[in-house]
Amino acid sequence: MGSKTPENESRREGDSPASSIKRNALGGEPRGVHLCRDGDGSLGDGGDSDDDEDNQAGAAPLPLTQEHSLVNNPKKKKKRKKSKNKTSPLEQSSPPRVALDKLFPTDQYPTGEIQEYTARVENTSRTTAGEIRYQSRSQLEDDGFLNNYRKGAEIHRQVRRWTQENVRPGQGLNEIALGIEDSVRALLDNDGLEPGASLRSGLGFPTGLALNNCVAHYTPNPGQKDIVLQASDVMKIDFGVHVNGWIVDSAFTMTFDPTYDNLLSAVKDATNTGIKTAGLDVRISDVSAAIQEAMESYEVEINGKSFPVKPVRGLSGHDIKHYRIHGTKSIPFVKNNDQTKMEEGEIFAIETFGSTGRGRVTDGLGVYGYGKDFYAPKRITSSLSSARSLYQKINENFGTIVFCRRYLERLGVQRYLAGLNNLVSQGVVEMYAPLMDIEGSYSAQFEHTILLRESHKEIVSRGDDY
Ligand SMILES: [Co+2]
Repeated sequence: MGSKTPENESRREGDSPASSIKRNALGGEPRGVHLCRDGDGSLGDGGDSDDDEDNQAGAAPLPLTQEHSLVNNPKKKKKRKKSKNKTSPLEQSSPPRVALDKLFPTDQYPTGEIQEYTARVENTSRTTAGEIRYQSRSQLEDDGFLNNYRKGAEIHRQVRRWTQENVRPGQGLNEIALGIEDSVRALLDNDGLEPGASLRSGLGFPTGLALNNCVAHYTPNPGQKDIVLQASDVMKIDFGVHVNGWIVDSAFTMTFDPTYDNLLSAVKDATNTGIKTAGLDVRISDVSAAIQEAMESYEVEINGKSFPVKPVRGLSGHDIKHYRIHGTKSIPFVKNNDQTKMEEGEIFAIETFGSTGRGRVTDGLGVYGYGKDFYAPKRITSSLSSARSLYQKINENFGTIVFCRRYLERLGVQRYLAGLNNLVSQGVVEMYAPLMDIEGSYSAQFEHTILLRESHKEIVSRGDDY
């Protein structure tokens, strides 16, 4: 989810060629197969012959190993096949409905992409502030924390893969949003309907389905006329998964027309450049400058007219804190003078947005979502009883997690609009509007969540798609 840039400065996002996003997925390999390696942990070598049997079974999910041993030991074929079946892990269904902890019985989830820090500087401030840093470092190196993050990321990968394979022009945005959200909840094994359930795990924010010149922050609202996806649309899909308040924030762009390939490439490149540049003691201004340079090296031709890809001002990448999608740091997509540095133990959503329009956004009509202000009091006084009861619902179900009207309605909350407006006017709840570039323009987004760990970056949401 893009963070609105505080003042007048910009933000921007990564690129990715349409081809890699588009459906090379037709075959629909069984979900989860590549995960088995991580899932079956335990078996080392050097056991006795009994252990060897187990090893065969444990290795079964790796097709090459299996083939290989079959060729060499045809006699054992039948037996191994049997043990393979017995221990064969569940596969993810389509749509995704198999809880992730069933696919990973040991509860250890795949590690994200590891990137080494480039030119790590051991400077004085790092040494002297070592004690302070220890706090956040120990958190990011904690197994429970990492596993929460990796679980959310794996759910993101599985749900977005299904989305990439199944979303087609002609579908309504409401159906697409529900498809994503129902899948995330199923994989978390948490429908989020009981008080407190959505605080344990759930959607990280309202599913963003922003089309064309709507750059960010659109989600279907109840009672609105549904929008039907067109083959000419450029759709940014931005959804989050949180596990115990640790939010994976990752987004991609879908198109059904090669016209936009360069737009997607520009933004994917920009995001990946941002990820590469990010690191300990790296200045945010340097990350922004690298992002801008990558993005602006592309142009896209639409209907015979050439457009430069502009980094969008007014949105930013951002750090992520516990139950808080937008922390205190933001990473614009254009050059700036922010000398703030990235630090060990921080979590960043590195995202960029590129546009063929003006590269600036204004608030559109309607509402995307609402989020309780991080510093809002636990209880409020309001003369409006519906505002007080709604506030309690928000505390019970979302805390400071950003939500939308659909999320309220599925909890059975009714006639909440006056209360909601009252909370917004009191300043305890923030309202997010759709963000628009000029009519007729197209925009794309790519985003990953990265962990600045002690000795390397972990791009936790990285997949083979982007
Ligand atoms: Co974001």
